[in-house]
Amino acid sequence: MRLPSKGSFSFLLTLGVVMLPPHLAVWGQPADANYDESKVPAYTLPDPLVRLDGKRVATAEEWKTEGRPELYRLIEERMFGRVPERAEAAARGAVWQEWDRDDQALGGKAVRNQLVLPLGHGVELDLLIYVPKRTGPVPLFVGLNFGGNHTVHADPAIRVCRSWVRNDSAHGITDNRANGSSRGTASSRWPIEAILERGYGVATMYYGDIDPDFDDGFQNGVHGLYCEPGQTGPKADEWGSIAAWAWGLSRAMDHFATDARIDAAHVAVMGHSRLGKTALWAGARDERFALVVSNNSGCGGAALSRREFGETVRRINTSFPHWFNDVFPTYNERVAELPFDQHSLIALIAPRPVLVCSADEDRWADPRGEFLSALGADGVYRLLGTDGIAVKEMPALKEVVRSRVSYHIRPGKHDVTPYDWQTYLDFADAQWFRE
Ligand code: GTR
Repeated sequence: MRLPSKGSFSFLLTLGVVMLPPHLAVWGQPADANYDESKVPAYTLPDPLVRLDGKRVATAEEWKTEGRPELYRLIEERMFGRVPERAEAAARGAVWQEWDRDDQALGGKAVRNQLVLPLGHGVELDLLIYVPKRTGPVPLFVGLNFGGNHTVHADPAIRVCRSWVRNDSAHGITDNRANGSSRGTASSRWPIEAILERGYGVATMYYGDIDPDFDDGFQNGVHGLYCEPGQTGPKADEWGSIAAWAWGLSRAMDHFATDARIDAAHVAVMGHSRLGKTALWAGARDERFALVVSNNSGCGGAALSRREFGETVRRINTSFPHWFNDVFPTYNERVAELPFDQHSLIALIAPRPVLVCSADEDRWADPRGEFLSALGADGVYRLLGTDGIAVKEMPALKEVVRSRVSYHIRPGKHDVTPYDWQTYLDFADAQWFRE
């Protein structure tokens, strides 16, 4: 699939080889995108409780044994892609190796751990964990990062990322190799001390360790490790990059389940933007994640595809052909025929708590579409005996919805801020410890 693609437009763009054509105002965001609510096409959302054969799921048991597995398979086969059995089997035998432990990290406030998961052929996942210094297992947030573990905090002991990274002349990265000058550059997105002070641990991995984020026909990262003999890339219905990133998050979860310092029943998965899409799919795939936070996840994440507002399915599959499988682009011109929409993805997380976060200036991610997805999952959450989502209308800025399905929109841009983290932690506290 997708071979050879090294000459593809998006690949060259990723490497910065070509100039952006004038109609692309921001990378991948064409100026003619629809931002007009009155131009949103009329659509009907498929009811996640109605099966393909038209029968309605009537009980929680039926959802668990029939409705959910069917819906899961549809989203897997037509969008994110199936993880090959070889990868699932390899995961069962994989063992994380701890190579760093400091009980006096961050000025004595934390315990830091670094572990590596060697998967073969030079593919290694680096996992960084901080837990607050206290006795007893702690709840924890895990999320992938965009630039390497060393970017999340200035702590000089964090190993500099060894995988392919995007070039960034501001930090002297010109050969797709990170160096110490990007240490701590993403720290505003990872307020680690503040998270620890709230009694939570925090863990992260670089998404590019799992699969470097450019379209090269899957010649690097984990995909190639699990091909059948003679197979040169994933089959049409098999995993794209997002599914691989989500699979990687489950490998971190494998470790948490064995780490006595971590309360494995209270591990939340969080992600921003493309990694927010990943967090939602990770939560759907792996029910060990007990809470999911999607931050500005947009198209392919929480935003409804049928609204065609901001980024569309057509656009995302063109700009990022490696993110989803090869079935998804067949829906580029017919999203209304998808037997699901993104509210169905949220429904797969039920009955576990889910928080969908938007930013009002992030129109490309369609904040209203993100809210409507959360609302659209309500029926499944209620069937499973939870309070679903407590509102019917989109809340005002900074007004957090207080229910199992929650939504929050803050002023500002596409980003993760310390304020966002306070919202995540408040939500986890309320859902896990105050009910
Ligand atoms: C954009 C893309 C979005 C979002 C974002 C990001 O260019 O169109 O879907 O994923 O990147 O991940 O930062």
